[in-house]
Amino acid sequence: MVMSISKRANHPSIGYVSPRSLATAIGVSESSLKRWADEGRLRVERTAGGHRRIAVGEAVRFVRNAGLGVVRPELLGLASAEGMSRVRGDRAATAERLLAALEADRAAEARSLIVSLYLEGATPGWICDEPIRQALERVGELWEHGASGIFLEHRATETCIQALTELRLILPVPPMEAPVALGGGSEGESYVLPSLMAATVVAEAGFEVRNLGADTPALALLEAIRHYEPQLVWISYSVPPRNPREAAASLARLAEALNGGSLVVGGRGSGGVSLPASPAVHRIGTMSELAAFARGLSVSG
Ligand code: B12
Repeated sequence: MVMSISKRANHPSIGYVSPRSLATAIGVSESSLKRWADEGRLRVERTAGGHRRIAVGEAVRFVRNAGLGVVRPELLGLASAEGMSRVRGDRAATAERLLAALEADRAAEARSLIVSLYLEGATPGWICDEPIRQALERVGELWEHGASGIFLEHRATETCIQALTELRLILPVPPMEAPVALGGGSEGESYVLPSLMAATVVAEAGFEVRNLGADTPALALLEAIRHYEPQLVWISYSVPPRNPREAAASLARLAEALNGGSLVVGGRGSGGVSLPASPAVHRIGTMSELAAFARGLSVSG
């Protein structure tokens, strides 16, 4: 299947690879690759100059679906091969391994571990709910150890942000008519990862995503809803709201502005939020559940 390359200026992506690079990266012949393209299993596009190119997101989708390994990930612009092969078949131990990499300041290894899990077929929801959440929970236990614990928390968070950003770059590009989703962390809290995780899993579920990040004022969220008319909005509460009554009122305003879309509330502190009685508002616990919910909306939308 050959299409012409469309410009998706807003979409994060690390670009395109040639059929030869992809064939080498996954250790197959160029003729096998061409056959898969002819059978419609791999979408090949053409540059203005007529050269065949494959979007990295499409190459990654194909590798995941076909259960193929990546032997030369650097040819796809991905993290180094070192650490990639070591994940295979050993998912249960990944939180431990991620924790060890985060503790020892081996950021490249941590990023590579997370990207490898995805290439091998793990869902972004699972990656967030299991290895990353578990490793950070352990990092959090170091709080009692004083300043060094805080230093480690900041550094580990930064490494996980890098890893998730890398992951987002290799997700399939959503179609032009994809529904929009947006969201952020609740006002007054500094936690960056929950909203970034939500953005990642919702993007993988087929949405065009805008992550407004940590500490998003309710009024800014309202403005963004008016601007983008999203079908899905998430809010993460890592900390319970200081004023639950005010939080419930602002959620009701957001739900009303959504005009048919859904508002999802989650996070460690979300139990302290009383949700307005609106069919548009949902409480969801994990990133895997959010992904399933988002997929349901993007399919029916
Ligand atoms: C990193 C970190 C920080 C960093 C944050 C850096 C940053 N910019 O993001 C810094 C150093 C700033 C920080 C500060 C504080 N922290 Co802190 N922090 C952590 C740590 C280690 C990781 C947090 C994290 O990002 N986890 C990864 C996220 C994604 O996991 P999660 O929150 O569990 O989210 C999962 C689900 O809840 C769900 N989810 C989350 N959001 C959403 C949203 C939707 C829509 C859905 C569907 C699902 C969903 O999916 C996620 C994946 O499974 C935790 C330890 C831990 N147990 O998590 C402590 C921890 C949360 N911190 C803690 C504390 C005490 C604090 C401070 C109060 C310390 C202080 N005295 O100043 C401050 C408060 C900050 C504030 N009020 O905003 C305690 C909280 C204890 C409690 N029960 O309240 C913890 C648990 C550490 C501990 N063991 O004591 N922290």
